[in-house]
Order: sequence, then C-alpha cells, then structure tokens
Amino acid sequence: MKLKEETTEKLQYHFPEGFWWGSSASATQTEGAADIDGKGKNIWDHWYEIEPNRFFNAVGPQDTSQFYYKYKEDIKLMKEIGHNSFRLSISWSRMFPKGKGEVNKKAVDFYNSVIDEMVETGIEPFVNLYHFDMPMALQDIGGWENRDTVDAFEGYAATCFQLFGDRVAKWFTHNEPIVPVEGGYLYNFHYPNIVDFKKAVQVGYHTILSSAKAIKKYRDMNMDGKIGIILNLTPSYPRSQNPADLKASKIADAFFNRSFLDPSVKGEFPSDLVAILKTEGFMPAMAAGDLDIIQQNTVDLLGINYYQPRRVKAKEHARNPDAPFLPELYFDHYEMPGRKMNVHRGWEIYEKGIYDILMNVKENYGNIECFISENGMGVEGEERFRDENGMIQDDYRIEFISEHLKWVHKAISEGSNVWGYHLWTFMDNWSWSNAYKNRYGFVSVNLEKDAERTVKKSGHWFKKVANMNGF
Ligand code: BGP
Repeated sequence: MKLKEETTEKLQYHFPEGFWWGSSASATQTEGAADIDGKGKNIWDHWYEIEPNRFFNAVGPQDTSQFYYKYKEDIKLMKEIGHNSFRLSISWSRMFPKGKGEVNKKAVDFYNSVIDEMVETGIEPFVNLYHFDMPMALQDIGGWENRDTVDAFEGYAATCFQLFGDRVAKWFTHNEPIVPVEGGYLYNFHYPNIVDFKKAVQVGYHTILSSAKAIKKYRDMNMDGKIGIILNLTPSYPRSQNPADLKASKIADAFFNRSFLDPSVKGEFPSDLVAILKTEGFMPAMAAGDLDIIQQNTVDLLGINYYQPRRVKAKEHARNPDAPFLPELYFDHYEMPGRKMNVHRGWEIYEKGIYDILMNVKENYGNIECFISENGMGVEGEERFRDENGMIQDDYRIEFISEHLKWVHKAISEGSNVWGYHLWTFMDNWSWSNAYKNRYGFVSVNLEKDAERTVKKSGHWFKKVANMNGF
C-alpha cells in the first residue's frame, strides 16, 4: 500500500481510477482464416482477388496476423502488457456469409470463445460491428448505397447483441464511418473505388441511419450496457485568422467531422453542410421517419480516433466546372511550414490536436463520455531497431504515446469526460492498402515465422503506465 502511494505521488501524469488502458484492432486486419469455417467473402477478399497488386507487396487479407488461431496467446499477452480492455470487431461476413440469412455457427463459436477468454483474463471486450468490411453479397447489391443493407445491418447487430450481449457491455456500431465514404466514393482507396459525390452522400446517410437503427434495437432489446460509435476526428485549423481561411476551415470541419459527429451525438445534421448539399443538388434519398430515428437514437459513448489534424486555407483557384465534385471545391489543403511529420505514413503529428478535440466535445457535445479509441504511429522497417535480445527498441512510439497522453491528461484536468486510451494497435497487422508496410503494434509479428509475436519496448513501457495508472 505504502509503495503504491509513494509511486502515485511521483507520477507527473496520474489518470483517474478505472481509466481504460488497451489497444484496438479489427477483424479483417488481424484474423486471417479469410476463407475457412464458412466465412463469406467481403469486399477486401474480393478486391485482393481481382487486384492483388494494389496491396503492398501483394499481401492480402488472408495473410494477416492469424488472430483466428492465436487469440488465446494474444489475449494472455494483452494482459501481460497491462491491458484492462481491448477493442475488436466482429466480421460481418464470418457471422453471415451472405450478409443476412442464417448465422454461421462456427463464427458464433469463435467469437464466443474470444469473448470468454477475454472476460476470464480480465480484459473488458469493446466490440465494434462494422470496420470497413462489407460482405461481398451485399456489395453486389450496392452495399451502403442500397437501403436494404441498412436492414441487413440491423439484423446482424441484433444477432450479435443477443448472442454476446451477456458478456459485452460496450458496443460500437461503426468504426470511422466516413472512411468508406471517402475511400470508396471520393478518393480511391477502398472498394468500389469510384468517384461519385452523390453516391458518397447516400452511403454516408445510410451508414448514419444504420447506426441509429442498431442503437434503437439495442435499447428495445433492453441490453445491459452502453452503445456508441467510433469516429476519426481531424481538427480543422485555418492557415490564418482571415475570414476566408476561417470560413474554409469551418466548411472542412462540416464535411469531415460534424457530418458524422452531429447526427451521432446530437441527432441532427449540421445546417451549413445541409445547405451545401441542397445548393449542389446532393441531398440523399430519405424515408419518412428516418430523421426521427436518428434524432432519438444518439450514442451513449463516443470513441475518438485521432491521427492527424487538417490544415486548411481558402481556395486560391476558380472552380473547374468539369471536375467531379469533391469537398475540396470549398477549401484547399495547407501544408504548414515546419509541421512535424510521420514520414512513413505521410501524416502530420500534432499532439495538441487530441486536446482540442476533447475540449470541443466537452464544450459543444454535452461532454459526452468518450475515450481515445485509436491513436498510433505506423513505422516502416522496424526490424532495424531490433536489439541483440530480440526486442524492437521503438522509443519513438513511446514518445508519440506519452506526448499525446500528456494532452489527454490536461483535458481531464479541465473537465473532459474522457475515460481511456487505446493504441492502434495491439500487434502489427494488415492495413487496407499498405498491408504490412507500416507497423503500429506494441507487439511485432514475424510473417516469415508463423506470425511469431514479440513484445516491443513500447509494450513493456505501456505495462508500467497502465499498472501505475500514469507515468
Ligand atoms: C484507421 C483505421 C484502422 C487502421 C489505422 C491506421 O483509420 O481505423 O483500421 O488501419 O487507421 O491506418 P493505416 O492502416 O492506413 O496506416
């Protein structure tokens, strides 16, 4: 007891009792076993089949970190490095090979076993339902473009609540729902890989509706837990305080943050965004009663993924009437001189951004209960940092995490209702186009040696932080 008090006193950054320490991951990126035990194809399996060279070194989603086979070992390792919680996703196409219909018993056995193992080990499961992995059978009818997919999602969600809800008390409908919109319909990095703003808006709208409907279902079923959504928030910073730059930055914020944050937390769409959609003729098809469902079924809990800010300036060139519509018709990106970069991923590192998001949530979103559900640093060629004892000396990751945690701590001291920090990610895993190029984990994975795991220096460091509840 005395030791604990002494240790606590020495901590400069002490976090509240009950803070969630852990990491996050997704099914497609970790499980492997993409075509066995009855799993149906999802868009990633399909895309890899038709265009393997799109993926770094042509490594596909079946060659991921083999969590399907090694989850017991992994969960034990999570505990060893201080996790009290871990976010995973359920693979929709493993549960429902055709997206709907009959549930796959082997998938149910697998997720039951994973959840049981976590609970027995003392790691709280945070379970997300959709992490970019549309079942191919539903993509064939348009995926999120088609309203039938909303109903299929509601059915899939209800099945998961019913089967696993006795042990899972934290649910999430979607991870980063804007990413499939951006990647699939605007900027060419997700399937179906087209540029069509009208469809993009419809996809976004259906995703939001599906989230509200799943939340309604959860509450109608009287489930005993909380349900939320995970959003990637990119604070929008103007180049200057000139009205034109400020306006551009506010519009970027509407497109990329408030578009999903407002309906999820406040139950309404941002009026400035709606005005643009109306002017440009991009309002989505809606059915009577939808807006009430969205309004009445907001989240209990908000997961915040933070990687980088968005720097914005006013548009400098006239609009080209022949160019396809993109949000960038309303603003330009600004490469701020001297900004700190993660050169491997090409993303800016701006630690204070995490604090700005938390303060915005506190001040403008009713200080809703939230946590950092992803934050992390992908680095290429980490093997060069492996020492003679076999440990990767990833001091840069320790610095990255601690610098962000300092800002989270400051937000807490100023009243933010933030309850946890989950790193992206537990172990190196497969990324949507970069495959295994950039490594993010606390634990390295050797793809040449049966996906052998070794804890990196950051994992050992995190264990101390989590066990002391600070640093
Ligand atoms: C987030 C996703 C994760 C993960 C992470 C890192 O947007 O939720 O699935 O991939 O980003 O990004 P990347 O893998 O593209 O480097």
